[in-house]
Amino acid sequence: MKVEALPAKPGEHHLHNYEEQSASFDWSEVEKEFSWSKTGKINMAHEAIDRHAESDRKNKVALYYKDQHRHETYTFYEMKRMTNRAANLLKSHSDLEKGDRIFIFMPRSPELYFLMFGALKMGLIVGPLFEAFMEGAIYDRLDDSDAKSIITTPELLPRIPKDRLPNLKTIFIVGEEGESEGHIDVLKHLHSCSDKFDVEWLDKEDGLVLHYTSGSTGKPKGVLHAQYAMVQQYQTGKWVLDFQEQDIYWCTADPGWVTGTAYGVFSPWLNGVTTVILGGRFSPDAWYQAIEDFGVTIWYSAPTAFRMLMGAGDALVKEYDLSTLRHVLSVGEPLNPEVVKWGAQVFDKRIHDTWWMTETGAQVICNYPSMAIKPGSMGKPVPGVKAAIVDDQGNELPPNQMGNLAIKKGWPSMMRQIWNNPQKYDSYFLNDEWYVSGDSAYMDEDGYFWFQGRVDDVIMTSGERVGPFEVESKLLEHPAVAEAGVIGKPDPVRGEIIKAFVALVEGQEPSDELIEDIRQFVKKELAAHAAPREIEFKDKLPKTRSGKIMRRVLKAWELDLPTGDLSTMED
Ligand code: 6R9
Repeated sequence: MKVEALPAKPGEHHLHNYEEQSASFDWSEVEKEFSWSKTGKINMAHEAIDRHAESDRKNKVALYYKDQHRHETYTFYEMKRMTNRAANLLKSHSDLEKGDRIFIFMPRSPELYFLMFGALKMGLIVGPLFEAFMEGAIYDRLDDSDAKSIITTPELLPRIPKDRLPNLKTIFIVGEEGESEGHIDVLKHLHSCSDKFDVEWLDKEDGLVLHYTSGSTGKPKGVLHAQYAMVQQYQTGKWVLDFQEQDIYWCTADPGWVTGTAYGVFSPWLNGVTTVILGGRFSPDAWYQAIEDFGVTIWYSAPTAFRMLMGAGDALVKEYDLSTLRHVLSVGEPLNPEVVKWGAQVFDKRIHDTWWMTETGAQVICNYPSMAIKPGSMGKPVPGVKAAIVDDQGNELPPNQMGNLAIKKGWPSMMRQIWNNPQKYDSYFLNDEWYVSGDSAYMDEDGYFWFQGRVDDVIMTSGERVGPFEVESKLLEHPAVAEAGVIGKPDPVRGEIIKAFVALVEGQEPSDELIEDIRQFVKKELAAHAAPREIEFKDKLPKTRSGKIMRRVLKAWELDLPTGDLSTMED
């Protein structure tokens, strides 16, 4: 597929010469930034909040929070005091100790962040959960990690099966509930707790966050990150997000998703950057309004959100002043060239794709402001991290060959454990050298990486390998198509045939003519062998809460198979 490259952005950037930086970079430079270079000890909450509160950034805004009911602002100094209070509250009402697991199960609010960083100040391992989780999903995660405590709201409390979780000793409740044995009313105590707290000094390999993520089979697995992840989260904030002192940064991700922790709060606050957090549900108006109200300069979101904004129409964009935006980024799913083109048209901004995973802990393959973007490509590896396309034996493949997207073991923010499951952890690594991502991709002759699909999603039809993403992207360019998910359907003759599930834009009616029209469109614009032989219309496609199309669910529907763990699927 040939799409014109978008030239580099003019101006001064932290990463001004990708090749040079990649050749010479050493992570030990970044380590100097943090307290362990002086004391040998570390704590994320200190590095992200307290050290700024003790510097010239003391009165700088750390957090703009807004939802339907609340609109609040906290400086780094105020964040330090509130997180100290939260730490004192957690400590005085429990017997939680360093390394214990505490989960956070509540909608976004300032208290969520006070408590998250309060827990980090105590040296606890924080497990963020999506507020939409139901009882079974909560049980699996708390049971597997042997959690001692959870923070929630009165509304969500009934979904916590306390009687089946004997080690869950203390439930902190944000909102009016009244106290009882093992139930602590956070708001009743928070403001009277002392605003002084001595953080628990940790080793850089001590635990930080535990994110559960679903694979294609089995129960969700707990991905544990160490404090040391901050090195890469901090540095990618500079190179990829291009943080400058005056920026107003907005990452739209929920903390239940790794993006909402690593880049929702850790990366910007490690860099001392003002961060916007918007509560409530997605709505195009509220989102554009937030950019205008806060004067957002850097905006990090996901393809599914961009596609929904695209669907809301370009006229809406013109009703808002979005002129403060200077840098737009995307993560979570392949960023269709169609969306990149739209971004360039309506915002006059290139959308920078970034690739990484819960397991990688921070961004790995990215587009940088100082580099040309090839729409549809994820970009190039972060300096200091080696990525490659390898075959199933771990041999590096030459350019333009599809294979396993792999990362050389040992990058700073690499996961440290799959909780309770060392075999699973080991199974990610090939020859003790490569972390194998489960994504298939190829690298072109210029070193740009191109996503093709999850390895188990790649389609083999009449001897040709087809990445579902390329077909989905082409489908999306058809004017009637709002969303598309593509799978391989077993076929006695061709091995597999390509089947597309399509949601239509509003006002379009399914018909046989439309099916044929869409088929011909892909055939003409992409390739005959890539045109779906079957197209089925759906009102909605199954997606995760972070916006990923769940092809395995489409496949299970198609083949009448069990759908597996659905806890991360959106409503
Ligand atoms: C951060 C995050 C990881 C999986 C990953 C891949 C997909 C993420 C992508 C992308 C294409 C991108 N993915 N970014 N695919 N282009 N820029 O998303 O973590 O929720 O663990 O998902 O998401 O398939 O393997 P996580």
